[in-house]
Amino acid sequence: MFKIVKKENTLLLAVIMFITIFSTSFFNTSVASAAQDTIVDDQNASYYFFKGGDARYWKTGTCSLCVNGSYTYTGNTTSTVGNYAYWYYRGFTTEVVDLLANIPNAIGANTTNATYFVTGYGTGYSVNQKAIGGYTRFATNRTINPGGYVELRDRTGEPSGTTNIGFDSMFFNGIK
Ligand SMILES: [Ca+2]
Ligand SMILES: [Ca+2]
Repeated sequence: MFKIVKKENTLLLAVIMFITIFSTSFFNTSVASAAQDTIVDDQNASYYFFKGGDARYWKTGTCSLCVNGSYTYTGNTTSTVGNYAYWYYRGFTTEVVDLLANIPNAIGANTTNATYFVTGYGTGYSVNQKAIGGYTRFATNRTINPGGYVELRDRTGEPSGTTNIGFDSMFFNGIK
């Protein structure tokens, strides 16, 4: 009788350990926890990187500094937004972060006025993509909520059709 009980306990313990290990690894890979750094690339599924506007004007290029080897770009407009894209924050908690955009070292990222907006309208952050290759920190100490995003539009103020706006990865850098 004692032996049977012991076997059952061992089996129960094994099952509990399996569930614990499985659930821990499952949640670790699927949830961006508090203050965890999160990178969203243009090659991520549309759930995290969303492209809007006329699909004909979206192009793909390659560059040595690009995350996953490639990036997305579109031609600029002077005053009317034609194309735009969102990088969605993947965390489930409100965080204060620094925001860094990876700027492709390529012809598709040569506008001098790429303006990044954080979750809706407000003051944008202008980045000279022509002068930069690699990650650039364009905003610090920004509060970002679950469902929040960074948006970049093709309206640059430059003469229409003279420059390109590059879209690669967005780094939500936890700074707690
Ligand atoms: Ca990329
Ligand atoms: Ca465009």
